[in-house]
Amino acid sequence: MDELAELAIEIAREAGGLARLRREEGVAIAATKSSIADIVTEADREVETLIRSRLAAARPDDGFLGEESGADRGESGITWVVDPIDGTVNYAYGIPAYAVSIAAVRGEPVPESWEALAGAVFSPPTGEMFHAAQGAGAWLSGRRLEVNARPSAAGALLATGFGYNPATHAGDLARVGRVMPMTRDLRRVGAASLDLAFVAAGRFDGYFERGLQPWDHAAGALLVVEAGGRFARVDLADNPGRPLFVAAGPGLFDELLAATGSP
Ligand code: LIP
Repeated sequence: MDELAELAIEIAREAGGLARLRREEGVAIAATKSSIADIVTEADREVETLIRSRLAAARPDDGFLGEESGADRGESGITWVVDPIDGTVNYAYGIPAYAVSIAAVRGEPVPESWEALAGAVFSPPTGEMFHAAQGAGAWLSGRRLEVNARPSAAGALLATGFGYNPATHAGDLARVGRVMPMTRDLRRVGAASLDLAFVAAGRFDGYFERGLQPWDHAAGALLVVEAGGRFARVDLADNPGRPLFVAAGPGLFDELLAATGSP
């Protein structure tokens, strides 16, 4: 297995164990960020500190970009993009749908240009470790993952999400309204890394959401692509700073992009 993927898996599993332990002990909200709904827990910070220190010990020349502690440039040309607890609101409410997401990328640590090399998405509540390496496929518990080539005749099972800024909800709900005619149903898991892992595993036919941060999709996008799916980031004219992200199997991608891709 790819050395970077192995390291991502090892550290995600340890970090997930700590997140789960802190969950059992009770969650403390440390602060709010972009809005009152955008919370960070003590555990988010503690878990990121653990991940950052493990990566620095194993690969001191690599860079780091984390949701809670920001960025550090490295010398190696490789940067680790980390979401310590993706699905923080779920985590705070005790909903067992959150994940540790760790990805290694080459080049400028920006989604528009980076080259994703390896990634792991670990779900502590279920123990599922989704992982992928460039050109080596996407895997779960030793099983190679494959996206659904196309939805069933009943329609697409899609997932989506909403940002923390209430001003964006009406537009996002209008988009859901445009998409519903092509679906059999819609799911709102609350963690982009799990949404993308579930597309890679064929549990969803597709996923779309606006305004994700780099750490929300870095590992999940690689899972989708390595499982034979497509992933795109689309800048929309009405709010270029809040791109749309779309992931799906080859038989659905273009239709989903067309239905979601306008402001
Ligand atoms: C979450 C994303 C989710 C989105 C939430 C939030 P966080 O990330 O994974 O898809 O709908 O608004 O951004 O904040 O839990 O790391």
